[in-house]
Amino acid sequence: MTSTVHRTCPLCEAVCGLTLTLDAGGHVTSVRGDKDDPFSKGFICPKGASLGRLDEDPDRLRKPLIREGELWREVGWDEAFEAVRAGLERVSDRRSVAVYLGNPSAHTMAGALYGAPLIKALGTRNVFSASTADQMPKHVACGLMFGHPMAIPVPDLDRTDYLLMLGANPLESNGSLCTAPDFPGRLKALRGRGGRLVVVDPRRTRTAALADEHLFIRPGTDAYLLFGIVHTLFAEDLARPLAEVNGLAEVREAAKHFPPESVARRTGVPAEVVVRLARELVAARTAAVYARIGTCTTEFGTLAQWLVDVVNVLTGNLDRPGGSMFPKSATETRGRRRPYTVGRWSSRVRGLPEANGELPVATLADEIETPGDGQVKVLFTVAGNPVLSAPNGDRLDAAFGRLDFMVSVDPYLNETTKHAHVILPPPRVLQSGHFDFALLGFAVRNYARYSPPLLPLDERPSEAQILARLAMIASGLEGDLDAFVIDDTLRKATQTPGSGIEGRDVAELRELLDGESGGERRLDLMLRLGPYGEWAGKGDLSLRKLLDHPHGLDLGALEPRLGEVLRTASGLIELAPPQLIEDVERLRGKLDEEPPEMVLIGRRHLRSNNSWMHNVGPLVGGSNTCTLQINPADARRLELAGQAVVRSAKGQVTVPVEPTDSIMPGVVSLPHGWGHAGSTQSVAAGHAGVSANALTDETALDVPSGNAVFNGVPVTISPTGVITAQ
Ligand SMILES: Nc1nc2c(c(=O)[nH]1)N[C@H]1C(S)=C(S)[C@@H](COP(=O)(O)OP(=O)(O)OC[C@H]3O[C@@H](n4cnc5c(=O)[nH]c(N)nc54)[C@H](O)[C@@H]3O)O[C@H]1N2
Ligand SMILES: Nc1nc2c(c(=O)[nH]1)N[C@H]1C(S)=C(S)[C@@H](COP(=O)(O)OP(=O)(O)OC[C@H]3O[C@@H](n4cnc5c(=O)[nH]c(N)nc54)[C@H](O)[C@@H]3O)O[C@H]1N2
Ligand code: SF4
Ligand SMILES: [Mo]
Repeated sequence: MTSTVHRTCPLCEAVCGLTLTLDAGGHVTSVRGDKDDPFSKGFICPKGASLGRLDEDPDRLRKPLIREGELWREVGWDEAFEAVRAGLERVSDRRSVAVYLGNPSAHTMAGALYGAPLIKALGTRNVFSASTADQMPKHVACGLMFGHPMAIPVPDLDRTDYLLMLGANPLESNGSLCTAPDFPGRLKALRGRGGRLVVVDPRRTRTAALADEHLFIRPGTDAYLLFGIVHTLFAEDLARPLAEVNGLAEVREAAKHFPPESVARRTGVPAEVVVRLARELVAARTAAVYARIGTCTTEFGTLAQWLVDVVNVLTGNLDRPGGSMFPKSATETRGRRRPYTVGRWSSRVRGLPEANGELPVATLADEIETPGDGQVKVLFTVAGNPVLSAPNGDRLDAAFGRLDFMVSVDPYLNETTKHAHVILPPPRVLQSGHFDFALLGFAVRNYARYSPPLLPLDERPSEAQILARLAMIASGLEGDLDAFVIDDTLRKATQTPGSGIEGRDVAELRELLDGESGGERRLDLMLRLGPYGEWAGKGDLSLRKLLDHPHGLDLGALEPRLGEVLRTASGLIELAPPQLIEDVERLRGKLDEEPPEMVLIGRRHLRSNNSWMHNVGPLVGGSNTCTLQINPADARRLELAGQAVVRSAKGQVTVPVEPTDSIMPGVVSLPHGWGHAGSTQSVAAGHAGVSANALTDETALDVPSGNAVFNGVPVTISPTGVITAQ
């Protein structure tokens, strides 16, 4: 007896609907794209197609592990949680506790609903996550401009006439901070309707190959290019902001320092092209600028992200169909109007400012290694592998070895979790319900889908229950976390004028909530109170309605809504936030700098996902291997053949070279997430590769956001067997 079931793919940001066939034992026998999903319409990629293999990977942990010295012991859940309780009881000062949340926690309901309560319960400001190795520059830029770090506009992909894309490769990544299943198809449709796609990337990627135009750019210099465009918009009197903005004069003044000729020298993009891009953006009926990880993880990440939206504003394309727009997600909550700030507190050792309540992961090793009050001695990791994913991961590897106590919530014993004293594995993906709280807020169409668990839990707790229990242990409280959150939310909403449930009875409303678990009831509450919710008086959305639409619900094309979104004190777009104008000085200071001879950038492969999908046979091998891409001219000049040694200020690796003219001279590329060692992943061990983050430098940061720098890392390269003087 087989059954056919549907659920959202949790593996990347494209949120594709999947149709799975299960046999009588609950094993996945096939995975296809869900043709009835109104958003993804049957699209699937090789990772989604491998969801069954990934889910039933024999190397995934099924029981908690406790480590005593070098020895691992499988234990029952109660014993594992007792060990956590005992470990925390030995902590006299919570300032010595740190927590790191990794990327998959943005893809699980557990991460979305229980991450924040866990952090609160741990009672520490040592909060780290993959966000400061990723998109923190975008949060900071949007927080300062629009007043909220989640007010992130996305390109209106299905309607735009012109897309300028920098540092993104959605044909491999399937998109990021721009939720768009079948991103490749949407780009082809853009071109099919006569639109124009321009890609800016130091590599001619598969996305660049699909574009009308590809421009090579020196790594780390996108802020210069964008400033050159802004300069032109003012110089040629082309700027036409649609909305009211503050700071236009300051931006014009700042842009004066970046004429296209100077920008061309720094970026490698010819001056006439910079000018042409500005003119094209204005001439296009609608246009959007979109920039992603290639521009975020650079030394001027926040300036680049800011300038993306400065250009969107100046060309009149912010908040209009075909331009760059603000999605309206079903669980959006609108906070009070209060100025967004960074740096409310600073890290102990390097004095780095907090952003969004987090400290830069680039300083986690400092906090563990440096003695004194507040030295980190206890670490919780949830869904993270910072040993491979954070800058100078090797230093973190050593630092983790010195912790007094470490707890990891993770399905694998890997490079990071091998340091844990207790590993708590989440159950199978198919045993977990799924709702994309974060990603649906970046969707190019308003859409919602809830996937209930497809298989019952066995003796294992859900990941939600694991995190909730950790939060209760850490807080020392007893009781039901979900009930507490629900009552608290209801109490506030019933006391808020115009909330839709103002003045109603909390107990009565609580009884009306649907859901088989606390997490589902919380989702129901958020849906009902959200912008389409039946309690907000604006619609009829609830968990029940989503359950009645198992393939998902289309909530319409994006609509202009700047007024609703803005949270700045002025009520206007702040085009020239003082913190960013100040950082422009740093950018100016390097305008005439000679670039290093060779710099390193990253890359992604369609069949990889950061560090943790190399343990499924069909996903590794072939073109998905850890090689150093280098321009053939550089390879000849450096006399490279076979393997090469790559050295940086922080480390060195020996790696096979892959000469290709798809990468510009002076730049080499190494994918991240490889360098498998100390893991029990048997397939990954056969495809170990080397870690790009053995080379990256934790002291290099994007200053306003504290984000790590992965692109533009100075390196030297030599043939193996050659000893160079350093
Ligand atoms: N050099 C370089 N470094 C980079 C990048 C780069 O481009 N270049 N990219 C950066 C980016 S964008 C990111 S997001 C980070 C990612 O950084 P991390 O999030 O630290 O690393 P991942 O490799 O995503 O590790 C995910 C971990 O979660 C576990 N996991 C998988 N599914 C689940 C689940 O359902 N529940 C739980 N609890 N655990 C799960 C996996 O076993 C793995 O241990 O890496 C960053 N590092
Ligand atoms: N298959 C697959 N999909 C993924 C992931 C994965 O690991 N594999 N990871 C997921 C995660 S965590 C994220 S954050 C997203 C990221 O999604 P994307 O941002 O689309 O990520 P990449 O594919 O790394 O594309 C970044 C591009 O930036 C280019 N680049 C490097 N430096 C510079 C620079 O200085 N300037 C410019 N203009 N370009 C530069 C690189 O050559 C690369 O082509 O992908 C997600 N999806
Ligand atoms: S594109 Fe992303 S969401 Fe879609 S099937 Fe592939 S991994 Fe899953
Ligand atoms: Mo990421």
